[in-house]
Amino acid sequence: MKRAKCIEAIYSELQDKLVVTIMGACAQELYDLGHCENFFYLEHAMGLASSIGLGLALNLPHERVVVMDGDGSVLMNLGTLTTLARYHPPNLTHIIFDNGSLLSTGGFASHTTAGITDLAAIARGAGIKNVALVSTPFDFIEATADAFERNELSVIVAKVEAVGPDHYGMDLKLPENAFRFERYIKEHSKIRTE
Ligand SMILES: Cc1ncc(C[n+]2csc(CCOP(=O)(O)OP(=O)(O)O)c2C)c(N)n1
Repeated sequence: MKRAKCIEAIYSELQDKLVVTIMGACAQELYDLGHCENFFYLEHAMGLASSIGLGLALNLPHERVVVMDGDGSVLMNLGTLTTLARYHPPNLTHIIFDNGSLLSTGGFASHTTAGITDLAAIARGAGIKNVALVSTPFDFIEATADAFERNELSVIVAKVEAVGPDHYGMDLKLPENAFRFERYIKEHSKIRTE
């Protein structure tokens, strides 16, 4: 299963949600489908996409928040799963694309390679109740549809191939993306809560 195909499969479902991605390949694959003002690509701060998603979900309970993470990033901030479990915002879906690799910086093997570390088991052990481990496009689509519908924190660990885009580059620098994302939230939240 390829991450780009997974993102493409749920792209239309992302239009009305706040989406936070990690940097690199994942961000590029979403961006290449067409940037939307409700997308924020977190650069530099590896491991903290889920923390930003948690903050958004807790503070904007009327919004649905989707985090697109990577195994390397989650491993860098494993405590995030315990914090998610403790505060368990019902409006947050945390998708971890597990390619067993630090793909965006050269493809070094991560601890999930060859089944060493099981992130779904760690998420369950952290106290997250709704955890899905998927490795086919059908199961991915089903798991995301379920997560987007239910009113409960969901973690989806999607096993994907260690392949990414053949190019990198966005016509959107981090500060501009951040300002526009903030403006989108302000304007959109006003409409939602009116
Ligand atoms: C604290 C920190 N260390 C290292 C990096 C460099 N870096 C950027 S992306 C990345 C790999 C991310 O791996 P993963 O989350 O598995 O996503 P993938 O690239 O495989 O899609 C690394 C090591 C960084 N940005 N910040």
